[in-house]
Amino acid sequence: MGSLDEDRPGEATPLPPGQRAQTQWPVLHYGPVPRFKPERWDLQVYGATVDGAKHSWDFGEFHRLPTAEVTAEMHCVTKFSLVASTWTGVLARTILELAPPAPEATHVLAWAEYGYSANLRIEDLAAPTTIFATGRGGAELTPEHGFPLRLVVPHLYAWKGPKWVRAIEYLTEERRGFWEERGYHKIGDPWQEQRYSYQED
Ligand SMILES: Nc1nc2c(c(=O)[nH]1)N[C@H]1C(S)=C(S)[C@@H](COP(=O)(O)O)O[C@H]1N2
Ligand SMILES: [Mo]
Repeated sequence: MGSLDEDRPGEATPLPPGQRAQTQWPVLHYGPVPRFKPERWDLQVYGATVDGAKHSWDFGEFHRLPTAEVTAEMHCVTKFSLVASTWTGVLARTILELAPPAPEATHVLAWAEYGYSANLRIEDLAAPTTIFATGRGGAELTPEHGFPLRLVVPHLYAWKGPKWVRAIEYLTEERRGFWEERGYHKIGDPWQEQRYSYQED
């Protein structure tokens, strides 16, 4: 099994154990799709920042940040993997550089509209393919897929990437996010099939 890799036609991209490839993009989330209010929107970084201050970018400011592109699969814990996604947006690394965490920060909560959250290790946010995405496949995200902004963490299960992301909270102690509090794994590495919290050491 595997998917066709756009850059290497004919070569199969291996998928994590238990996943099957899917080319259609389903809409999957808990709760309603939030309505975008441009004048009230910002992306915030707070908690254990190095300077102790809260940082934020309004919609215009965010769209002036340097952009990048990441091509990756998206692995849902319900066992489908969306193949060959090219995400455009701002690398999470860029945000980490502009609003650095304090040395004692070890984890983050990524917060979305309506209180959805996911916990990550700082190194997951700093990974070279973690991206605050505004588009996929050359098109702007639709509201149901996370417009205006979603976090994509390709090396972890997809619940780790909140659609409608609004904030990063730096933590000096790990705290569990929405699904992590409901029985899902605190790390969520699909290559190790870290699906459920009972698998944690
Ligand atoms: N805010 C928010 N983001 C979320 C979710 C959610 O319930 N709320 N679900 C996650 C899960 S489990 C998956 S598989 C992907 C699905 O993204 P899609 O609807 O664009 O396919 O969004 C993730 N991001
Ligand atoms: Mo998912």
